[in-house]
Amino acid sequence: MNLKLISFAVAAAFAVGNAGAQTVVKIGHVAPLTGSIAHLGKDNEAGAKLAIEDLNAKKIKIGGKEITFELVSEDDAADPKQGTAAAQKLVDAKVSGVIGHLNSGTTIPASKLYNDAGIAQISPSATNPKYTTQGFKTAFRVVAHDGQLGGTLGKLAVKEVKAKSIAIIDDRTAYGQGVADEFAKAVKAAGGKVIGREYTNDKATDFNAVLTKLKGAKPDLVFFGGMDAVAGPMLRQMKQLGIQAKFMGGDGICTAELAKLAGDSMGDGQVICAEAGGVTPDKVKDMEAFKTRFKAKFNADVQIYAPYVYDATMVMVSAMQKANSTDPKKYLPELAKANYNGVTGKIVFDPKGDIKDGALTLYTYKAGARELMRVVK
Ligand code: ABU
Repeated sequence: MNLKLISFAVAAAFAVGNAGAQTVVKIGHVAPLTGSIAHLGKDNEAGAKLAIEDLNAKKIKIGGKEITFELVSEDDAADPKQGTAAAQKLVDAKVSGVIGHLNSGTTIPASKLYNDAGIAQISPSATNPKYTTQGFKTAFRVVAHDGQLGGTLGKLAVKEVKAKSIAIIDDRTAYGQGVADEFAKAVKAAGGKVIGREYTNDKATDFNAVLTKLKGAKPDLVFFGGMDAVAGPMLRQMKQLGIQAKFMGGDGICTAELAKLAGDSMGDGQVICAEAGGVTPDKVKDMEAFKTRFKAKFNADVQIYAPYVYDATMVMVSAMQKANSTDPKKYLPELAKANYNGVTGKIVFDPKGDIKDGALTLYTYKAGARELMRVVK
């Protein structure tokens, strides 16, 4: 063997030895990375990437071994079937935990697979209450749910916006239908009137028929249960039809992207929406620092849930550290009793796996930018 070959063999052996001294722990992440809400899936994925990078920089030791965390990122295209296929891939890859999915319609069916496999799952954004009411000890959520979102917005529409005739449209997804139902309940409870309810789907681009039908009933507020990719074109068509109603929606529309998707059809203060989380004044600085760092790294603004993905990853690993094990069987009890102070605030779970004391952030849009109204509990 010549000198060059010997040096190569020694270098290779060293590299293998180094890798062998470390333990690789896989963490799964699932969100729609393709399709109409890929911008939201990529936002979530970027939050996970940042967390994994920060964790690896800390050179964490668990069970006496230095851990290298590896992100296994899957695309579910916001489709329930692709969601379960992605979940099965992660189960087969023996991930130690999963952060995801983004949508309720994928998170709920996937949660059964993770539960059957005993793998911890934390959704950073799925808000349908059913996710945590299935009795799965593996399911956690770091944001508020649709009961809180729809409930708060319904009351706000009647009591504060003083809407007299309210129309509701939903996209028939687990999220859209769920949040619209909760909104309708709250409107009625606050003494308001729902004058029409129409339906679309999460891939629709033409809303002329439903909007024309609602226009006749003269709504002064339209609530949409669905995502920003549908809400944007809907707002454009409302303007074309001369519907000058306020427009309300849950976290699915409450993104930085909505302003671009709606273009100049969105009047100042016309849209009111709620993010299913919110930071208290003591955390505002941390959140701003996170957003600045995020922008510098990814050359993109946080859409909505990247900080919640970051915290979900951190709280999962913190539970592993407390249990001194990356085996979900061992760290799940620690995750259930987490008390973690993250970028988004304190994360403590209730017995179902929902965040305790979850906040909401109300936003409107002015001059094409999202503007904070207030944080509510
Ligand atoms: N929470 C809004 C987007 C995700 C979902 O629940 O479907």
